[in-house]
Amino acid sequence: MTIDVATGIARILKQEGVDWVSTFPVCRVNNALGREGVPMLMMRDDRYAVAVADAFSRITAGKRTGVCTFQGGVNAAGMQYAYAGLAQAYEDGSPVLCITDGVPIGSSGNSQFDVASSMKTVSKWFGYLDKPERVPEFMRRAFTMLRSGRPGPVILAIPNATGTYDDTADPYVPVKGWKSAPDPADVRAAVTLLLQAQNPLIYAGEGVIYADAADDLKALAELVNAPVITTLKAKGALPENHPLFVGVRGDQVAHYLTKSDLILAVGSSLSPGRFSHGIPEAAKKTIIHCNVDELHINKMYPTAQAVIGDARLTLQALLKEVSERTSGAGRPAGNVAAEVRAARDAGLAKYREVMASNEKPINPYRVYGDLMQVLDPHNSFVTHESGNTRDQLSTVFDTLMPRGFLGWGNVSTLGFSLAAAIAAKKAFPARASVAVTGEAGLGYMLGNLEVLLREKLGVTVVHVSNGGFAGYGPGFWGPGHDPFTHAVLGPNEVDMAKVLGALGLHTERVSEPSEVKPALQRALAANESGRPAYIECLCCQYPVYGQWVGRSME
Ligand SMILES: Cc1ncc(C[n+]2csc(CCOP(=O)(O)OP(=O)(O)O)c2C)c(N)n1
Ligand SMILES: [Mg+2]
Repeated sequence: MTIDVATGIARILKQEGVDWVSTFPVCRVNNALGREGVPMLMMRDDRYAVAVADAFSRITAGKRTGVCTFQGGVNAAGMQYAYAGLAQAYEDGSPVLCITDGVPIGSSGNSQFDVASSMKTVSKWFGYLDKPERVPEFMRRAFTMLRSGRPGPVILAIPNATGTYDDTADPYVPVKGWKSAPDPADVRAAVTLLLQAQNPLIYAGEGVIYADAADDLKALAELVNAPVITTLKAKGALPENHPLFVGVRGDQVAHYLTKSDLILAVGSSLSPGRFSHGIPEAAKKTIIHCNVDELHINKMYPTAQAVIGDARLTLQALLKEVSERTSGAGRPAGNVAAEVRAARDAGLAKYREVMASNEKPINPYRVYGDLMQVLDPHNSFVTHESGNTRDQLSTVFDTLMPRGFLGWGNVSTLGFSLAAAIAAKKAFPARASVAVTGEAGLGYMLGNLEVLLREKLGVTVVHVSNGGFAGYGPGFWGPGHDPFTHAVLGPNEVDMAKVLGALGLHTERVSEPSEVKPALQRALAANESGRPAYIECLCCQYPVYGQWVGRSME
């Protein structure tokens, strides 16, 4: 049957199990999506259209593909604005599918902004559909890349959405996605090193979550009795009440990174410098680097042993090899778990104290502590913003399942938390979904709060309202690292709860520490009937959190 390109794409998306698409108009594929009954989540700007789809892919660990559309072509205003979202998705390795209008054939070179070269810098593949008949081929290739290997965004540019082709000539068959298993010789060599080590440490990255390998990580950690740290993006890969879990950041993590003689990195790029740990004195340690992509091997540190493959298949192979070599006994337990517990308790003591603080203005840790009390860790989603909420929550927030918490940010683009909380609600409607933000993140998300109301998305935004960019002002790193650019209108000048209440959200402004918990409970109750909520907690500026361990320059 002869169909047009846009209709072909819409039907293939349905075949691939895509049941909604985020967008900001215009994109010529949108009308076909509408006609074919694919619901569109219309965000209020193009960056959020990308970010919601990106977050959906992350939260479902790529099991469901987030798809978005935005304006492109000769008038690439939407694409230029979407670039921020694309760059973030690319930096964080998120398998999101982006569809945009392509520059029409015959119109190239008439604008200053070079679409193709710009899009190529932020995608695993930028496909320009130069012939209608190639729709099945391009979609097949896109889903192959989205579901195989190192995750990353795919962008398809459609120059002629009304062009037609015969969809029976090359009928579309959904793409499975493929994994690779590691070389058994590498597995054997890695296990030899692992069993020789005195103080091995497992460094788990987000690849563990994408590979659905949380159980395998736990099993290996238990068999070899090794402490585990996770990266920010992998937070929750090991239940954080597990006796071998050290932390994401903080003094105890620094202690174990320093003390270890062997690091078994799984599913992490080991790319310190932004929001992850470096490895101190790396040249004196043995680094086993398990990754799906050879790109990261020998990247910043000498890799003693690489194991290339899917994280789950790799962990299972390591597990089997260790088990066989030790007749199932693994490494002796020794005092490892007790030491981890003591180090964690010591590292967290100062934060736990302020999590119970009654001081006014409210200490932000009190908000996080109360949040942990009101949420069911097995049925909720929490995410942070850039700034102190990221640093503080990733230091203390106990996460008991993968994606119970979304840590994000090789670069951390302000405003992403709202997109993440929306995506979590779409992925798991029964789970409570909470974004914790400061004023900078809130500023970015304001226009998009309307989406929550229009779509009846029961999401709660918790605002740690401290009247400024707390990490930037006086009192932090001596006089503050940006003392001239940290103050904004705060709660004394603007009643944000009133502003957003007028918009239609359930809002509360909380100044009493004892009121935090009941206010959060009321917000979550409002969410249950699809009403979004905003809770403004009047907090002190308290830029205190666990540091990343710096990269050693030796
Ligand atoms: C798009 C973007 N621009 C700039 C930054 C740098 N940045 C990170 S946090 C921050 C301010 C955070 O202030 P606030 O939201 O009030 O949080 P607080 O530190 O007070 O908790 C800025 C400007 C960023 N992360 N993203
Ligand atoms: Mg602030």
